[in-house]
Amino acid sequence: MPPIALRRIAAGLAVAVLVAFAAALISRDAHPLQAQAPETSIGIDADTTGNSATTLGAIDDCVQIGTGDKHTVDVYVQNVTDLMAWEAVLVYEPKVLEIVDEDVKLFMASDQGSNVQSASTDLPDDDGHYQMGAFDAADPLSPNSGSGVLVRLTVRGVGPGVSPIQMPLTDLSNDGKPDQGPLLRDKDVKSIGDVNGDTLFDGPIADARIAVDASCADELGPAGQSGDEQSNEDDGGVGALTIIVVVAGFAGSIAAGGLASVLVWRRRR
Ligand SMILES: [Ca+2]
Ligand SMILES: [Ca+2]
Ligand SMILES: [Ca+2]
Repeated sequence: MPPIALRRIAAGLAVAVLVAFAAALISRDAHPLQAQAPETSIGIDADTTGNSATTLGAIDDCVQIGTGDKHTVDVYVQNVTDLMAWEAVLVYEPKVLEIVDEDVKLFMASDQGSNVQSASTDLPDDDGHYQMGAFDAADPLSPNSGSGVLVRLTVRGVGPGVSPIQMPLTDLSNDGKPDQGPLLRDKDVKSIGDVNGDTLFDGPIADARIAVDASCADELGPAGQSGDEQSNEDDGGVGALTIIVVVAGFAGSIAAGGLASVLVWRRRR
């Protein structure tokens, strides 16, 4: 190969490396490039047996209780690093279930010097959407790593049927992008598990169900209704939307600050 051709190839390679390097620098501030292993996941354990603040037993996706019964479920995190704050909206069927109590002083309060405060809305909650969250206000900082229980919720059966307990990503403004969903922040106020730069959690989220005077094998929704509309709404509505939204991805990112910034962002639009 003539030297002039070699020089052109070398020059081309140098430009490509420079472009890649610049792109990496630009995107580094938007979201971390390195994949963290093992992956952080969150979910709901319908039976708290064997769970403690920092250990998880078997993860159960459904339990059966009776109308009027109180029952505890755990919202858990696995393989998290330096967690300082989190929030999520819990979606459930209000004709079947209500939320009556919470305890956020578990995983995040498991180290000495923690000062964990709830950021959840008032209880009892009976409208099917429970905004929950907590942050550790400790000084010096008291981040937590590993796996454990973010919040232990006490639910009560209010009527027969099967209620989902989910933490979906939801597009409230109908612009094809989620603006509400699980959000975890680390000690540097960076979003944990956010791949597309919108601050919301993109990792695995395990849902659960509570069957009230019903079987876990029954369809989602209040008993006595066909269940088709309800389950279509839950599976097709939120599920398909979430997939579309995740596939579509995000060009921009919402500024840091959790729910407050999301609300400000939405008002501006
Ligand atoms: Ca369990
Ligand atoms: Ca802590
Ligand atoms: Ca995200």
